[in-house]
Amino acid sequence: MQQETLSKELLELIKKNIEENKQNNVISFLKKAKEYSSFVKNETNIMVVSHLDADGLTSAAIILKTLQREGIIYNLRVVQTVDQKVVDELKNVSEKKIIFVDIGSGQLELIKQLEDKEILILDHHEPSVKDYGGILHYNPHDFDLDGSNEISGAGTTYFYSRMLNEKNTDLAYLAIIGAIGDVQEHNGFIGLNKIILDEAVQSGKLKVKKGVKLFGAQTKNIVSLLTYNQDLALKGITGSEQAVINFLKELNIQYEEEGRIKKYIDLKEEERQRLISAMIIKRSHLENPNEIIGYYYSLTEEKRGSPLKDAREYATLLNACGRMDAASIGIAACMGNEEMKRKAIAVQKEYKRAIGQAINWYKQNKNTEKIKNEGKYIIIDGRNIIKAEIIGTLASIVSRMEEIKENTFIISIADADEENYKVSIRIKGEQNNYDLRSIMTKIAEKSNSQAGGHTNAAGALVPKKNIEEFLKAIKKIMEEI
Ligand SMILES: [Mn+2]
Repeated sequence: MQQETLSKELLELIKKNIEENKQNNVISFLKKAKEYSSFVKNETNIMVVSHLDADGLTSAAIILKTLQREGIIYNLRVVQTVDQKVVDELKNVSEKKIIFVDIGSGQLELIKQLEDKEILILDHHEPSVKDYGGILHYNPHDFDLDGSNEISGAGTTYFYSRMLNEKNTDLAYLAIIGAIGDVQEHNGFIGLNKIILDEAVQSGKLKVKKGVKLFGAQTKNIVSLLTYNQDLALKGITGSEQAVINFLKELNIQYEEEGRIKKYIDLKEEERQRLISAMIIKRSHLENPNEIIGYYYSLTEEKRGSPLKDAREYATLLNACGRMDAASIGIAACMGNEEMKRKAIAVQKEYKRAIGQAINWYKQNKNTEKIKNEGKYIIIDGRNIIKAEIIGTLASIVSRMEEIKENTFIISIADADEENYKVSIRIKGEQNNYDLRSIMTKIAEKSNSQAGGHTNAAGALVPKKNIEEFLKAIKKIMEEI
């Protein structure tokens, strides 16, 4: 194999971070990017299509920044999915070339319809067909590399971009935010993501620190941070504000200043140490009480205390932008636009407000026609009331409420568009007994609906005219389980 097309530094990073038996796969993967770089050379106009979540938005930011640096004029579409409607619209755009990022590999049959276009797909989802036709397909799966844990859509886009021009290594930190958004960080990264992390650190844009992983350390007051983070599972403390305050007082932590509650980052170093040790003790009923210690990823150019400082919080903010119809604000923020950063932060605030309202609505309507508790399952009927973008999150929050019995299914309904409802399914508790995606598929089969998702969070798009059949199918399948 010819290796001289990869720089010495890059080969060293591969040696350092990739298992020996996969190193050649990685080399081929990177060379493929180089081979495809002619796609953007000598081109003036390109259409970009990206997915709506944090990984999709960071993918879009990386490719747009790359095109901008090449002097290419671009257009952007951000989509939840690629369906017939999207493909029909793309048939009519003026650009001859289209790049799909973090989406496309699962919709190859549909994309093949774009015969008049030249297509490049940069994605990490499993390809839906083996034959790509004339489509340029760049995907780790084709090199026997793991696309679900080792590299995200943003990572795939990043490698394309940095192989095109090494100057683009300054975008590596965006691929780390994307990977975190796709839940690929588990006490560090593995595989290709590790190469990206090294380049992000080398570029000076990102710092990795070991410490306590407290979501909201930069932005939340310490009392609500400790009260509402269920993952911390502090025995006798989580969920009760008063218990948190007593806990802090016992530890002699000055959590207040001039009547305002401090953030974690504003506590004194020795107070933080005391707090962490005490938290680990309060977690001793768990298998891994130490799990709150891990890595955090801090963006060097963002201000301390900003929601954009911590890569985890950044990813959450981007997800909120995607859900609030503000994808382009999130992308522009990732591209470095300061005004858009401020706007993205405002969008997230609005999103949180909408979630808060949805929770209040849930509490006020419990055990009414709108929220029926059927024992084994609860149906939250948010039609005309809760936005489709919020309903899945509401179902997830309800599925973590203490008052809900273990193994209760939470099913929620909202308007998706004129013709369809969006239905989500979640389950309370450690989810290892049921595959929610296959349950949803069974329910959907009987009412001409489309199901999708994962084992622990699934959903369906149900034609409004078929909703009665769908509700009957829920009842039937739930009784059978
Ligand atoms: Mn992704």
